[in-house]
Amino acid sequence: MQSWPATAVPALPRAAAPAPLRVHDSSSGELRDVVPAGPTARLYVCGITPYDATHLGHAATYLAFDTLTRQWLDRGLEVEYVQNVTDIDDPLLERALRDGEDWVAVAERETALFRQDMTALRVLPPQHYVGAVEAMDEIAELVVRLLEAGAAYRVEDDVYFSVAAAPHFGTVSGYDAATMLALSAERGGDPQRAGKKDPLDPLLWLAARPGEPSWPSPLGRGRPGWHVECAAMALNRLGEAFDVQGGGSDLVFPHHEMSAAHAEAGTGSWPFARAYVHAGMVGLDGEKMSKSRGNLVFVSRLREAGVEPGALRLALLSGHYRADREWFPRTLGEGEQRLAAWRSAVARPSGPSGQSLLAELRAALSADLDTPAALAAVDRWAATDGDDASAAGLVRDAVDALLGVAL
Ligand code: 5CA
Ligand code: ZN
Repeated sequence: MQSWPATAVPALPRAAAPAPLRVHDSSSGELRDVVPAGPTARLYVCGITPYDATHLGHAATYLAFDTLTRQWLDRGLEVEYVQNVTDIDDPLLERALRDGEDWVAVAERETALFRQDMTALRVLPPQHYVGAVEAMDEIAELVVRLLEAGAAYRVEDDVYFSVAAAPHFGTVSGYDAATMLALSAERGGDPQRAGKKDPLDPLLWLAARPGEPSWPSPLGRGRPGWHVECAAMALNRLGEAFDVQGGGSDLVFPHHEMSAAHAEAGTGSWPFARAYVHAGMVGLDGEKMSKSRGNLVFVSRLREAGVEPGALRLALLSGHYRADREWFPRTLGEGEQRLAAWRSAVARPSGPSGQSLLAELRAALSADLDTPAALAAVDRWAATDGDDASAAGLVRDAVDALLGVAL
C-alpha cells in the first residue's frame, strides 16, 4: 500500500553521551532499553481498521510511536517501520452492510483520510504500509506452516491456533486465565465455539461464507483471522526479535499475545518482539473513545474546522502516552495557547541556552517518552529571558525534530 509523505527532520547537534532510551514493556512490566545493537531499529505498530475516520485516540497512539521513532533518529539510527491496515475484517463488512456501501470503497476512503490526517499531524510514515488483502498469500503461508508444525487444527473448514503450541503463551500480557477468557470474548474471540481444544484458541483462517469476500489459498477459499495478519507481516519484514511491537493498550490481549504466540509456534524462536509497548486509551465523557461506542472526535473534523495540526499535536502530547486520559475541549485550547507562546518565544532575538533545553528534552523523552516533561521544559524556556542569540534556531530545530512541531 502507498504510505504517506514524510516531513523533513532537522539534524541536531549529536549528544556527547546519549541517555539510554527506555520505554515501558508490558511483558516484563518494566522499562526496557530499546536501543538496538545494530544501526537499524525495527518497529511494528498495529494500524487502523479502516471503517471510520481517525479519532483522537488513534492519533495519540501513532504520536506515541512517532515520538519513539524521533528518539531513534536523534541517535543516528535508521528506523525500519512496518504498519498494517486491517482492510478486511468483520467490523468493516458490518459497517459497509449497514451503510449499503461496498466494503472495498469504505476501506479505501478511510485509509486515504488516515493518510491525510497523519500527513497533517507530521507523523513520520512507515516504510512498509501493508494491507491484509495485499498480504493474503504470506498470511495463508504462515497458517499452512502452523498446521504443518502441529500448532493449528481444523474445526469444520475453519483453522484454529492451539495456544498450547506456544511455550511462552501468556507472557506478553501476564494475564490470568479468567481475564484472558473475558477479554477474548470481548475483543473478537469466540471462546464459546464448540470443537476447539482450548476456548482461547483464536481463528487463523475462516473458510468462505456465502455473501462474504474470500480469497483462494492452499487452505481453501477464505480469509484470515486478525492476529495472524500482524504476525506474518511483522516476521516477513522485520524478522524475529525486532525491537518494538506497538499499539494501544486494548491490543495487549488477545491481539499481541496471540501474534507473538503464532510467531513463536511458526518459527520456533522467541521473543517475537524485544519490547511490547502500549499507549493508554483516550476517552471522552468518561468512556474509551471507540468506533463502537460512537463517542468520537475525529482529526479530520477538527482540521476542517480550521484547527492547526501543530496545536492538536501539542494537545495530544500534553498527556503521557501510557496514561489513560480524557479529552476535553480545553485540552485543544491549551495546545493552541502553547503553540502561540512557543512561536512568539522563538521570534525573540535571544533566549535562555538552547543547548540546555535540548539536553532537557532528550533526558525527558529518553525516559519512557515523557512528553509532558518535555513540553514543560519548552514552556519554561519560553517564559524566561536569556542572552543566547543562537537559542531560537536550535529550539526551533529541536522542537521540530523531537516533538514534530514546526514553530
Ligand atoms: N487494526 C487493528 C490493529 S491490527 C486495530 O486495533 N485497529 S483500530 O482502528 O481499532 O485501532 C488503531 C490503533 O489505535 C490501535 O493501535 C489501537 O490500539 C489504537 N486505539 C484504538 N482506540 C484507541 C483509543 N481510544 N485511545 C488510544 N488508542 C486507541
Ligand atoms: Zn495488529
